[in-house]
Amino acid sequence: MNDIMVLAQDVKVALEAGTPVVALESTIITHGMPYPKNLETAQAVEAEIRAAGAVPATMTAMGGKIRIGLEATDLEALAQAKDVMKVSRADLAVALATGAVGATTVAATMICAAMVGIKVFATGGIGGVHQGAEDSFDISADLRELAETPVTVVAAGAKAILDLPKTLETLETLGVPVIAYGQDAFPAFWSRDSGLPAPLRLDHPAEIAAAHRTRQALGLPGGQLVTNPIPEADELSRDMLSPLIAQAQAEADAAGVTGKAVTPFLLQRLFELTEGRTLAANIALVKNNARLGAAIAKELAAP
Ligand code: PSU
Ligand code: MN
Repeated sequence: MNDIMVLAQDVKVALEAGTPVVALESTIITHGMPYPKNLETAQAVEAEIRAAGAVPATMTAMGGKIRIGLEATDLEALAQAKDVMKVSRADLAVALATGAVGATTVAATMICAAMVGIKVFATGGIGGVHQGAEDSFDISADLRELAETPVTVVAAGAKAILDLPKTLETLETLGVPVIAYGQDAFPAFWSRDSGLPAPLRLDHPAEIAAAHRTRQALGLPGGQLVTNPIPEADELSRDMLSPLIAQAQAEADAAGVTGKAVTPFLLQRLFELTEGRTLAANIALVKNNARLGAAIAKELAAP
């Protein structure tokens, strides 16, 4: 395994010393945001984690290796690279065997984090059950990963482009704890409140860390999903977004977009339809999640 995993020096030192590390995904950089905002965001998120006293570990597949923690120059190259492979659980081994440049999704990032003992991962939103999944069967591998891999994932809920009730039901079936941070409602990515109650609520990073440890102590597999509402100043209203989401979804259906392409297509169309407002909100919520992720990682590292 050591042949495949390449740890950045600061990540290696932190893991050996047991000091806090926060994993970060790279699909959000290559498929979730346009250049140069994607690079600025990735850099700002890493800076938030460092400022909070933890070490960021951005994951990618490159040259047959899983890179855990990226050098600044590699991050710049990745943010501008074309035709990067979107790597989820199903793709990871092929991406490594062929030496492709691959960006890790939530699922693949969890796998890589768990392999090296990183307990906390901060991102924007997880994948979930897509609208029309009763016909398309489009359910993100992120959900099953949460049921299997012991990482606490901090996200701003699931994207409002998904079928949120079905996403919550699926997480419940899979036995994934869905915890809202500091409120009762399940957040909907760009908006603080999805209109659905979250199954669980915790108000402090120390409680989230205790729940993570207790799950391990019980021998239950899988992680937990911590949903952190976007800061009030940055949220977009559900009423403004709903018709635009419906429009983007109708366009995706009409264009026959399927599989891995669905999430990037919808995000890009909403960016255009809102004149960039979804992107500004996305950046704010990722930074907010990085701060909470670092706080949880610090609690988990505390003796
Ligand atoms: N959040 C974003 N942008 C993204 C994603 C999440 O703001 O691009 C990515 C994540 O990597 C997530 C993936 O794991 O979308 C889900 O894709 P799919 O639905 O194909 O599993
Ligand atoms: Mn999918």
